[in-house]
Amino acid sequence: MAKQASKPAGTAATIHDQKLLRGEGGELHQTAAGPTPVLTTAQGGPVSDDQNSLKIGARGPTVLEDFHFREKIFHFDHERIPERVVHARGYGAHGYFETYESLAKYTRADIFQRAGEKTPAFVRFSTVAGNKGSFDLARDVRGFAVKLYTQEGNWDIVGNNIPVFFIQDAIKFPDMVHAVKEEPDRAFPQAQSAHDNFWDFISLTPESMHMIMWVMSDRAIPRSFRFMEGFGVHTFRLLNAKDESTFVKFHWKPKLGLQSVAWNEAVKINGADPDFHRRDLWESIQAGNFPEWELQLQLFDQAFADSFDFDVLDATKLIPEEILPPIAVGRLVLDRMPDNFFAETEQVAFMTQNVPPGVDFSNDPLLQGRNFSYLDTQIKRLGSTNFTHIPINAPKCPFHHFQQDGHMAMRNPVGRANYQPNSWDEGPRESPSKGFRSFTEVEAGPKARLRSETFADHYSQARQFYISQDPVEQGHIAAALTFELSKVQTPVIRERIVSHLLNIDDGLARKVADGLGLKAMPNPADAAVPTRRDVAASDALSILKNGPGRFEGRKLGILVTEGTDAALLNALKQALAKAGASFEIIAPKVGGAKASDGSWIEAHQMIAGAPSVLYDAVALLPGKAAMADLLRESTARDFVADAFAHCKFIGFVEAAAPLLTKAGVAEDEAVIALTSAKDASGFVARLGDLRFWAREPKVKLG
Ligand code: HDD
Repeated sequence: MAKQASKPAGTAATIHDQKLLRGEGGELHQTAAGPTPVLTTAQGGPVSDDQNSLKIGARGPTVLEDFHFREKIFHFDHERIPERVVHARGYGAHGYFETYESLAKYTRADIFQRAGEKTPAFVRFSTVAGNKGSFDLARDVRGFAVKLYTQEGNWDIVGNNIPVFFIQDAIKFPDMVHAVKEEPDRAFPQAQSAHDNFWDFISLTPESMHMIMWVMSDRAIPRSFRFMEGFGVHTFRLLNAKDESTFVKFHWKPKLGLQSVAWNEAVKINGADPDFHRRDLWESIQAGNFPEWELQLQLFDQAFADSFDFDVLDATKLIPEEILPPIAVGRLVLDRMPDNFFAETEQVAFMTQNVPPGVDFSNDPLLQGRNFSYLDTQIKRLGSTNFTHIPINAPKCPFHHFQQDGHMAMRNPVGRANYQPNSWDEGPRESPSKGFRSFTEVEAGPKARLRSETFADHYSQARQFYISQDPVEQGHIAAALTFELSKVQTPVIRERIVSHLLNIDDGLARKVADGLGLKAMPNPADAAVPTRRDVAASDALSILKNGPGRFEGRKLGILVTEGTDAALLNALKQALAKAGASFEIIAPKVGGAKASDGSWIEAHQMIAGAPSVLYDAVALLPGKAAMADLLRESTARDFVADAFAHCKFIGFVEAAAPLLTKAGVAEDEAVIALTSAKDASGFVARLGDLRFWAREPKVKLG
């Protein structure tokens, strides 16, 4: 029964339903899946013919009287709602948050009181700049928005995969977003920052320099949502039962570790599979491999905050984890895809101001502005003040208030009293003990448009990020800056950016200037506060220094043909299963191929449909007799050449040697011969390194 009910109404009467077309239909139609219900209008009226509009004669005009036609077209015409002004492209999943231990010492938030308590959650990941139909692997910040349906109302941690932001004050947000989006006269480029307007704004906004280091790093091209961190960015407060305050920063740490792709790879993934990230989340959840993150908190008090030479209210700064190690307080598991993308992922409304009692805001001027913007934007997108009546946005705890009416009100109060106090003893009342109380901070100062002096150092943490990276990662930052600025047509903007880079790291500035072919080095940009050249490196900021050392959750692309060694293939599959990794079989024809022992190998993809950029590593297992044909396929050559260029591990059988030669593959320790089934587990163990970056200088990834 449940199966029938979840079927979209319109699928019941298909064009193949000859009975219905002849008008002989009974109440229920038999299909292979069982009886299906009668198609109706939105008013519930049964429909006799959904294939032809009502006409005067077979070749005559359609009549206005055709209410079914009018209702159908009317509804279709209004299917779209405005996409989000930023973070339009996103993908969400349901799950839960599990609390490790009571945090009552720090907060009275109910979600943190009991060890082992599970709270339902919905998470939406997103890119920022591109529209809803853009591609997944843009160089961009990723949104990481978490809605926790707590017993004290919804708590939204609306974060990103980068712990800092471009600007310090929310009043600059429209400028920043206008600059990064497509330019208004020409309406391009889509979903990319490599254009004049963006870099012009950045070059005139030195506070963005720290964020720029992150966005030009591989953090901005993640391998998948499952392999990225999330950050609440701002400093928040926790308040305990005595209303004592502790500052807090929120971090989500992926259980599978961090991983990104190479830029050249990202560009190709966008062509091969623009839905690469959403497909990855869908496939892993459907396969029962539920992605998981640990919630870690950096907790500190006012005295600790005062000890820094930056301001914890400044969202362009972070607190290095070496100085303040985060503590793990719970885990977030995503285990269910939405039933309907529009109803849930598109209509979910995240709002920074959704906090439970025991969590409070700081005076971060970016956060203060966000607390206005997120409520406001939901009216535009969802069309009514009653957007909390949409199931994905409704609290899952009891709630009672006197808000009423408005467009599309779905939950309407009963009874006489729609106000309080009232004499009828009806309706809810406030609870000073249970309700939300703000931290009673004493505020004073002139009413003026000011920026604190403590926000003035724009370069020291940018330098800290850069010097904390592995040399490979530093190379990628320089290459990304060079690429992006090469798309900027106005030379003075390129020079201005290099002048900022001189305040971050001389070597980086030189590399970029050289890559751009600048004729002369500009002077360093004027800095309100000189860079702290002695700032300490923080290894926690590097992806490569914190590699997972295992292939779990990753995917091997296995190229097969007629005559593939069945024993080796099976051994590889077993080793991958043991490592918690997956694979796809790629064959010349999607129908599959006959293995060496006569068994049939089912394929997932044909070679042209599955370039190696879609896999974390590849294994080449062709049979000898099939090589002549394979060597003629340019897509087979690209498969191997790209895997090599992207510093991936390549396993190969002897028969594949001519293909390696044709693809220009040079021997190195990550090009691994597979002589028999016994080599499979050793090969899979090596894949835990994820990439062989030592190859990079040879392939000049750029
Ligand atoms: Fe924002 C959406 C994250 C600054 C105004 N933002 C949005 C989403 C994320 C973030 C993840 C998508 C939520 C979803 O999936 O529906 N935004 C951030 C972070 C910021 C930030 C981490 C800085 C620390 N945002 C920011 C500022 C403003 C906004 C300063 C405005 C003053 N953001 C919005 C918005 C959006 C939004 C216009 C668009 C759609 C929505 O809210 O629901 O209100």
